[in-house]
Amino acid sequence: MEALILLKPDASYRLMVRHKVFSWLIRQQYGKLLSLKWFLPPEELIQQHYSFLSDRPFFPWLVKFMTTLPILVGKIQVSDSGLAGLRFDLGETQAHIARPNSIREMYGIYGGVNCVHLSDSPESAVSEVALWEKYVELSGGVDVDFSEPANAPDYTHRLRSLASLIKQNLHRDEASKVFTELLAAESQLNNQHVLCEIILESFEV
Ligand code: IDP
Ligand code: MG
Repeated sequence: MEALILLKPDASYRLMVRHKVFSWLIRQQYGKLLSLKWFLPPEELIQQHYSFLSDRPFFPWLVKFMTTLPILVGKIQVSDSGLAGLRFDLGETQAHIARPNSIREMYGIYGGVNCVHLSDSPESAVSEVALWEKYVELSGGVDVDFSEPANAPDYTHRLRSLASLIKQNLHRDEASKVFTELLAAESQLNNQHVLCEIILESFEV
């Protein structure tokens, strides 16, 4: 089957994290990465993609998170058991409680800011690929430069501890300021502040 893979904004723009996630995608033995390209998902696509979460308090944030900036989207050719293996590598949904050494523990920041979406079952893989292909061509190969960035830092674990302070309303302004500086140092984006804002907003809900 083909499964949907998305690098969420926290993985699409943080250079070292993008490189590490891509390295995992091409090194893993479970399936074959077929494509990855930049795409700005329209709101109605994300609302349908995450419709099962529409009554959750974080849903408006989640839609904004996934529709404010172009992200990397693609497909993986994988068997049922291979998909389970990839999902195991990915780790649990919320980044701050994901299994040590999982992708989300290593590169996700906190809560739903968890770096990667991957279809979570063979059934959702089929329906997600069909849904996304109504909006974007997903057969074009890997059309992105993933070479290792020179001197790009990876501050994931400091960002997580700052996120935890912000969530607890401790040193809030100072923590948000340092969070913004570290995220900017890791990332490459003209409108940096937009990425910071959508990530910081997740700690309010
Ligand atoms: P999954 O991405 O591990 O398959 P789902 O339950 O399908 O998890 O949720 C989809 C996305 O919604 C998650 O990846 C995450 O970004 C967000 N999300 C789910 N549950 C929570 C939560 O309790 N807090 C914050 N965000 C959440
Ligand atoms: Mg899911």
